[in-house]
Amino acid sequence: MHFDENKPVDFVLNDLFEHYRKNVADVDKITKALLDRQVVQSQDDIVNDHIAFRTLGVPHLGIQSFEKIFLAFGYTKKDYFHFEGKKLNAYWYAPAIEGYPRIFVSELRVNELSQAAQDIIYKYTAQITSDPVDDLDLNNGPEVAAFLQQPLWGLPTSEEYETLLAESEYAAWVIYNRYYLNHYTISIHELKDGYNTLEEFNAFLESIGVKLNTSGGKIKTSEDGLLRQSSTVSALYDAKFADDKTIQIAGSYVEFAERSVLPQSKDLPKEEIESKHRRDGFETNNADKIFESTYTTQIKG
Ligand code: OOG
Ligand code: NI
Repeated sequence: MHFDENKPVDFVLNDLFEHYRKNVADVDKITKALLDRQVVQSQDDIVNDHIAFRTLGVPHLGIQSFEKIFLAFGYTKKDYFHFEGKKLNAYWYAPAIEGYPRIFVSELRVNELSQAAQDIIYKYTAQITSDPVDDLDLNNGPEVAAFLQQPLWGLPTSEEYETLLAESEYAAWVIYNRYYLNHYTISIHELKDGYNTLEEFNAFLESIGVKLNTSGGKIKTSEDGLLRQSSTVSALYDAKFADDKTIQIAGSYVEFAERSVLPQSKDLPKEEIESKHRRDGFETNNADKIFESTYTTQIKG
């Protein structure tokens, strides 16, 4: 992607990525190994399939508030997904311009949690009585970028965090990590031969010591067989809580997507294949397992 710092969407995507890259060691580790093997010539050669955010489904903080940022950037709201067991909703958003990442935004169905968990979440979020996004100038890239790094609510105690974690790993993740980028996604099918299938790419990742999410198998495959995804498992980070206790918690991870050419375009010569000829969108059963990239069961398993 060519980066134009005067374009709000470019500034925001770039800033999100820079913070994420500094925090998630696997990002640079993977880029460096791809450079060393001359699979790519620079980070810019890596196509970002999508980025993802997590939110709390309470007034002023859920999808309907958060999405205003990307709708203002010209993104189009697409399919709805429901994750019953995990108590989540999600939508994906298509970019206005080809080459920009899709956006995946999920939200916790807070009112389905126990009263104890709801009380903790509302203790920290009830003070927010209007959409924080409404106070932003969405044409101002640096202002939106700063907003996405800024905590909107106070830190819980370690005990509150543990209570949430026991009931919903997603709730615990959001209460601490907030709107920080949850993952970016490398488009595997755009890479050169030897690296452009998930089997090959996962073997490369494991050869450089990257740990993969195994929930539902390392490769998650859509029902039509055309969208295949894998992801790393988050590292653990020292996190300090309001009671001054430090515990190790999950942060962000990296995802890998292989989008196959649609049946109606399968006879196109290779050099004519564009992203519109490939499987678009997301898949509930794949996503359900990818969420677990920040779960204790995957991190400690
Ligand atoms: C998102 C998990 C789902 C996908 O591509 O289906 C996902 C998350 O962990 O917040 O990324
Ligand atoms: Ni994803």
